[in-house]
Amino acid sequence: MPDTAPEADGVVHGRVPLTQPGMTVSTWHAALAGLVAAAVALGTGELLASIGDYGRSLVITVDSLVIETTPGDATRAGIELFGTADKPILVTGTVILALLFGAALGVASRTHRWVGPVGFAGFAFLGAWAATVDELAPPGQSALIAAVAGVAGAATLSGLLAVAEGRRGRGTSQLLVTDNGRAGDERPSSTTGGQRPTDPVVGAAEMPTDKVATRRAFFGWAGAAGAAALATTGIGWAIRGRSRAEVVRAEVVLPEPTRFARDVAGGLEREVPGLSPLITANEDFYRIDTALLAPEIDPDRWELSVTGLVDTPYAIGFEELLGMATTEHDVTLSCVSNEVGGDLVGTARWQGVPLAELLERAGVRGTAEQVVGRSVDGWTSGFPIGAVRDGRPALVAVAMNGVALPLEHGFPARLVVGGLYGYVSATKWLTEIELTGWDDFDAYWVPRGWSKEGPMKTQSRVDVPRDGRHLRVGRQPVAGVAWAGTRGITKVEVQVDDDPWMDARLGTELAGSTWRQWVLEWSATPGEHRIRVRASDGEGEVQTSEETDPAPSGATGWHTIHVTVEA
Ligand SMILES: Nc1nc2c(c(=O)[nH]1)N[C@H]1C(S)=C(S)[C@@H](COP(=O)(O)O)O[C@H]1N2
Ligand SMILES: [Mo]
Repeated sequence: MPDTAPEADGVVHGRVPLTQPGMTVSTWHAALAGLVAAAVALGTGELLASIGDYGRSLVITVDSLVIETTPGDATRAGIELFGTADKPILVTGTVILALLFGAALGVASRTHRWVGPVGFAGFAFLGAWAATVDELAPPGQSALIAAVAGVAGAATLSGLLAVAEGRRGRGTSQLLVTDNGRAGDERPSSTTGGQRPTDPVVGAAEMPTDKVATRRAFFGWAGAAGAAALATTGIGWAIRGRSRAEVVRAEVVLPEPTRFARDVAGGLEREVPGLSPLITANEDFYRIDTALLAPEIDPDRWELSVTGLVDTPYAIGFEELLGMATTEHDVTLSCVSNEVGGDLVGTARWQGVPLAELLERAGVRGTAEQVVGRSVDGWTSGFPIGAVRDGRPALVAVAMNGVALPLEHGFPARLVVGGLYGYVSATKWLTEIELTGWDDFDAYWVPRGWSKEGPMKTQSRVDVPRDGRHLRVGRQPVAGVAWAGTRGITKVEVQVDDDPWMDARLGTELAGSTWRQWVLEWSATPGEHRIRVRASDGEGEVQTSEETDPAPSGATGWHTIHVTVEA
């Protein structure tokens, strides 16, 4: 009845069949239908991906593929442009693209019905294909999710177009119009009902009413589909939010370390507000990685294997790892992408099993030259085996500042090696340590244009005062941090304008591979001033003034700020 009545009605009253297929859908309605259909497909994917332990959002999978296949230069340009917001921006951009693609499918479907199903099949195929490349996506499950999402999208589009054409879904209001009209016809005499222009229901007023009903039905259904898309997405995220990894992480009981890091009461930050604390709090610690979402690892199913050029490869579970003797080390970690004066550097108290012990258990062969750390998502770092043997801290870390590693910092285990940039050493979500020859393997960033070895360069940064500040005349502390890999910091000097360099007072040295705080009491005089800093490392080498970019091996140059002192 709902489907046939309007046409029957139209014929009875000689109405122009405005509601026939393909006649009345405007471009905007079609675009909206396609956009909502794409949203339904995405929402369906989010909901299905949240079911079970290993599902993965198709958007994330596709974006992981984007990151993986983007040339290193472009990735770096993206990071430089957007900073740590690069990932939210990528995901948002992908969703917007998908919605626009859906809108285009909607418009094209007005004239070519097959475009919708084919387009959504393409959508689904992209998701399924990306899952074969994304190490964290289960290919079979992802293909199934993609297929269902594609069907949901295609069905939504065709349904909404049908409603927009008035073929379907106008519900009660349309039925009333129809029944009234027919009732009028069947009424015996006095009323000629339907034919009269003044009739409120049929006649001249009928076409607009019909159109309005159709339009109202369309927006109703489109709104409902949009709401369903948001709801499925929200429910999916809510389910995933209660991740097992977070729950298990909260329950981890850390062993007592057999070696403690040096106990210091605190740093110069107590004297100088605004100075970076000696130890960076976990929530303030910078985060850099190629993972769109921190991998969610259930430690009960996680294993770390030691492979490659060893006599007896083995694998070890989380419990067993925690049962080994652990040591605690303060280590400053820095990203090679850190600009002079930048904040992609931090110091934490790491607790873990010495890498040397884990390697010894496997019996490292004499031909091994490189230690490769491989993450569950396939990311790799690689550094010379000498770093495990020269006495610097080199750990498979399980804790950061007294708690199990935060998910985004590598739970359940990561590598931490003193004096090396993160990209060559600090594999998070570690699952394999492979020993190779130096030339037999290049880790993730090496073919993307970064240098194979990544010893940290000597750097110093002014934290107080901030660049561009207006200050008052008189006593003004100038303070910051300086670091030099495992070489340590022996001197920090500050220069105001072209005055002679002044020695800053150094804070406590936590360890040889951490940064050192410094402060200089400056008597600020009125006017504009340039302030710059340089550090000397434990080998007596003064930090170079030569300015180089972060690529390929770390930025150099002196951090320089400008302040105005008011009289
Ligand atoms: N699995 C994985 N580990 C990784 C990375 C990554 O992309 N994936 N990035 C590395 C880089 S470049 C840096 S600088 C450090 C940053 O560690 P953080 O995020 O804990 O500060 O992690 C390293 N470990
Ligand atoms: Mo990095």
